[in-house]
Amino acid sequence: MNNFLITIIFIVALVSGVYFYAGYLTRTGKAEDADGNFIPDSWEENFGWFFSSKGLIMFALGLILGYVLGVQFPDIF
Ligand SMILES: [Ca+2]
Repeated sequence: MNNFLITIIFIVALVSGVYFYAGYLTRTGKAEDADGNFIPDSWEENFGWFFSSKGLIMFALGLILGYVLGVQFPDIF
């Protein structure tokens, strides 16, 4: 079960890193962003859903992380 917690934290870090990296690339002009939504246009063609459902994805990951933490460490809350 502890491996699952580590996996979730890893996924959260990875997903956050991708969002952060997209912002970094577009803000620094390293990737083309004609529509100015801080998502590289080349990514939007294939991974637009990943960014349009950002709120939902982060919410779901937060729920899972909170749940797993609560199960793993019932005394910390
Ligand atoms: Ca864009």
